[in-house]
Amino acid sequence: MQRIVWGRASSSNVMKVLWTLDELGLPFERRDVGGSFGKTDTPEYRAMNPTGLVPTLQEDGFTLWESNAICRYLCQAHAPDSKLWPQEARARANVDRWMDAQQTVLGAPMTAVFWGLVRTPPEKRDMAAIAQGIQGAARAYGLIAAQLQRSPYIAAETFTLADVPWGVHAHRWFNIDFDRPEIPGLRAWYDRLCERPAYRTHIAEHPVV
Ligand SMILES: N[C@@H](CCC(=O)N[C@@H](CS)C(=O)NCC(=O)O)C(=O)O
Repeated sequence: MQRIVWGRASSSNVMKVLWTLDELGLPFERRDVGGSFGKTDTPEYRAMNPTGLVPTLQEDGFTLWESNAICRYLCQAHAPDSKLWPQEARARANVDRWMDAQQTVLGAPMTAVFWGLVRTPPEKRDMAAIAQGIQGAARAYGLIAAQLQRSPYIAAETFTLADVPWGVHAHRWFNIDFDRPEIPGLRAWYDRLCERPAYRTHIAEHPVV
């Protein structure tokens, strides 16, 4: 089977997919598109992914976009017995809920922090928006900190897909230079993720750019 991930390796949403692929031991090719690579505006790319965003997954004749949907598809299609995305309905819904919450609860404030402090030159930064982003992100991480008091990973005793979206952003949280509010348990969980080779390869060993 030919499996291609379209998307630059510096994208948080691409990282989720690369990390999941490696956790599942699935081989793939990655093609640089998006950001400074461009090429997401072409009719060919839009035919695969009408949003013009990254990532997009192609497997033989099948195409899928939306990072969380791709991660779930990979588990269901290629590793249905994996603990990453449990089969049991309630356990699965719990994982799904935390994956979605990264996008709906953490997404906006973390974007304000990352874009404000990493992708905007100092003289153009909106420090009030960044401070608000830090507060919002800290509140969101507080939700998973409460989970992490009960179990070593967000949704279970073991690592699951719930850890993937949050884990990608935790690397940014701990590696952008700012005055970080202390969130109990978060650092220990991030350190546990750093023990995973796939996390190191696709996330932890990448400079935050
Ligand atoms: N909800 C989408 C969001 C995708 C998204 O916003 N991707 C960003 C990168 S993280 C993007 O394509 N930005 C434009 C670009 O890189 O050209 C997903 O989870 O896949």
